[in-house]
Amino acid sequence: MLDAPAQAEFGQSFTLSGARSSDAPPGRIVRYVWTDVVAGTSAETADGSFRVTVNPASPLPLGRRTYRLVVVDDSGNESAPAEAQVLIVDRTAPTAVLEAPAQAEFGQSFTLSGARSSDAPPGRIVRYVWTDVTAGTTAETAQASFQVVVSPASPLTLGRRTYRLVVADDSGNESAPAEAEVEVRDTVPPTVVPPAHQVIAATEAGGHWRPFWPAGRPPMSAGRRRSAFLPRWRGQT
Ligand SMILES: [Ca+2]
Ligand SMILES: [Ca+2]
Repeated sequence: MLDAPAQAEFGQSFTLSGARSSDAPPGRIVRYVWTDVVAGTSAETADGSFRVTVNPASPLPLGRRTYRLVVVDDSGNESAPAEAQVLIVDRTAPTAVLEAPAQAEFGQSFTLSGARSSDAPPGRIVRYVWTDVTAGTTAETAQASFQVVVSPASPLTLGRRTYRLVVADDSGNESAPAEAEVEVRDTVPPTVVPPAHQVIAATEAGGHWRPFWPAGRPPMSAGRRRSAFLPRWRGQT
């Protein structure tokens, strides 16, 4: 009888067991012949266990493998073959890396990147799940980048926003979340656009009064004197 783990992690060694095999007394099992049916290789042991030692340089590929055991008693009789299957799986979660601009201009779109995320071979990342933690919204892409499209009609509010990325590999393993913060800032200086026909009163800063009254004429009343003064801009005469 052959016992094997139903699943084995990619790149990891595992053990097959023939310990439940038996022979009718007075016979006893003296030889175990193990065959990797997929690879077409065989090995013999004197005891009932066999370690499938996986070389990291040439690991078993993902998928189903069939193993076969034949036991031989001390009289040379061979058993019928017993078989068991082992599914080589990727249970290693990928690693998410989220890159975002530290700052974004108010009203402007910007791009988040998960390009530095990774999964151990042979796994590969097939899904990127982006969350705007501040807004509570989530989107998925197959690509490693996501553009935060800011609508002029509803721009993101000023201040710090948190984004989160979770990546999933082709075996459905999900990474731990990675987070990045983006500060939405207003760095555009204000601009003054005066109306086309703005009249700037001479009493405002920058203007000054200059007497315009011929010398030698008798003084006028205060009211008339005010109207007789004309505004002059600094530098003018
Ligand atoms: Ca026997
Ligand atoms: Ca993986």
